[in-house]
Amino acid sequence: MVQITINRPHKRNAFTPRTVTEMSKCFTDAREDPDIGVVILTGAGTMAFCSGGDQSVRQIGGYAGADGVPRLNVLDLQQQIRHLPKPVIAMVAGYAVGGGHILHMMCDMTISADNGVFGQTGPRVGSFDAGYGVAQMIRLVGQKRAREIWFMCRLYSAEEAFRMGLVNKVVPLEKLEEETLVWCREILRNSPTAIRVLKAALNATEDGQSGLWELGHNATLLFYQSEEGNEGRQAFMEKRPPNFSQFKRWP
Ligand code: 2NE
Repeated sequence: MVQITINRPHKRNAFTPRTVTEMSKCFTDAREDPDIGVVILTGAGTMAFCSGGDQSVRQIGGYAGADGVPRLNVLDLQQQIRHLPKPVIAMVAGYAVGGGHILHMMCDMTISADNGVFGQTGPRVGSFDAGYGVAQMIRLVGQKRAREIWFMCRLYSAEEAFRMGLVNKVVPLEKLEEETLVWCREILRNSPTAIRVLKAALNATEDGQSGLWELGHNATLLFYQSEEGNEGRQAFMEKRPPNFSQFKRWP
């Protein structure tokens, strides 16, 4: 397993375009590394998981980094987490608000400390996420609650978030890391391929064509590992007709 930590505690771990780019690179590394089976996403310190986009670098059109180009690259990061073929667990202490709340919702599971605070703040600062920020929330808490959370910008305790289905487990702050590691190790005991295909399948029920794309990727990956799949390639390379008659048609 690996832990990716948003390290801007002086800003309650608000993200800039650079933060997001660095996080994306970490997720790519975690995907490529065959020894990593689970990713933990968290924030530095105990005050915040993430407080969303850094409002001090927000400009017309998005959040700007050193190149001065306004970006909304956190939206791409959300998709990367969604389609990462390994479980991502949000380990939340303190505030998970605004775009930070959406990041935790994109994770496969969320373990929260008892000091966790959850909610959307966008409409207060002239912002919203009408993509996964709405779609994923509706799936988790239902239409009425989603409207309450977005329209009123209230903040909710970890216990309230648990009752709403936003959080898998609430533990005392001092037990947060220990409990998260227990969950990771339980996942890691199971078949990596089963976990991978299940994540794709759980996504596919909600993701339309991009869900089919993810499931299809897994089907091809498995087929390429089979003798039947390899027979086609082998025959082509040996300039002979493929002999698919040797393979069963399963009921
Ligand atoms: C997170 C919260 C509730 C924490 O409150 P508190 O009282 O514990 O801390 P405080 O004093 O507000 O914050 C500590 C320092 O962090 C900075 C503050 O400005 C403060 O700086 P100093 O005064 O010490 O210099 N800080 C905190 N959050 C920040 C942020 N997001 N950007 C820049 N600086 C931040 C409270 O701080 C809060 O409500 N923060 C704002 C939450 C927010 O509105 N986030 C943006 C939502 S929009 C979004 O994320 C988004 C989107 O909707 C769509 C696309 C992309 C992004």
